[in-house]
Amino acid sequence: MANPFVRARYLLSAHTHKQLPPDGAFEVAFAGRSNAGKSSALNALCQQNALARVSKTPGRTQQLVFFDMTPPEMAPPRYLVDLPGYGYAKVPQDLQAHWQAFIDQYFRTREALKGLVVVMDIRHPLKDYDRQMLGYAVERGLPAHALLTKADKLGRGQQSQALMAVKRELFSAFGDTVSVQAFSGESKQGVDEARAVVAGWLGLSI
Ligand SMILES: Nc1nc2c(ncn2[C@@H]2O[C@H](COP(=O)(O)OP(=O)(O)OP(=O)(O)O)[C@@H](O)[C@H]2O)c(=O)[nH]1
Ligand SMILES: [Mg+2]
Repeated sequence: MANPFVRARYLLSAHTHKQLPPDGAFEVAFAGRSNAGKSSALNALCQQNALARVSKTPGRTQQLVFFDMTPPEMAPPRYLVDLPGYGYAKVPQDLQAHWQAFIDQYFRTREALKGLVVVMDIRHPLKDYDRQMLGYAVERGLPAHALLTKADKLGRGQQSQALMAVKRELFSAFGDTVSVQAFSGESKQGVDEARAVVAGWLGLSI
């Protein structure tokens, strides 16, 4: 079967629960602080420069954005979901509260959700909200994968140090339910490893 990621296409953006596609698909969500590199990671996985919108301005992705990567004649649909970034102070408070409630509900109730990727800047990993998101997934019994991105900003030695430190912390907090890797949307380091994890959760072969 051809690599299913390259077939990913924009499906829809949901600002409220009603706008979500019907539950019952297989979905993997990408969460992370604002500006962490979620949209860039999705583009790298899908080998497309302009699939998800990348921006120098934090807070660019303001809805749940669905990308469809369902192989032909396969059901149910397979989706990748770009979540709004958290932790960006300049977003108006009522809007921030709205997203928070929306994402909380999505996480608690969405049957389609098969796994969570938490995207973190390798230089600033495991902030409070990152831990909270990982905690949500683990509580629900969902697998989670920490993507330590912007690895191109560090030398090899610093990368492996950062990776080891995060591995240790994740293991003491969550046992071996959360996996972790270094990644770069810029240099494409770690793309194959991340694809394998996501494809596995979606029941797709690559
Ligand atoms: N050097 C480097 N820069 C990156 C990498 N990934 C993302 N960036 C840059 O980081 C900034 C934010 O990237 P986005 O992918 O838009 O981040 P996001 O997490 O989707 O941001 P929001 O949608 O605002 O939450 C952009 O300027 C990207 O070019 C990476 O792997 N390496
Ligand atoms: Mg984004």
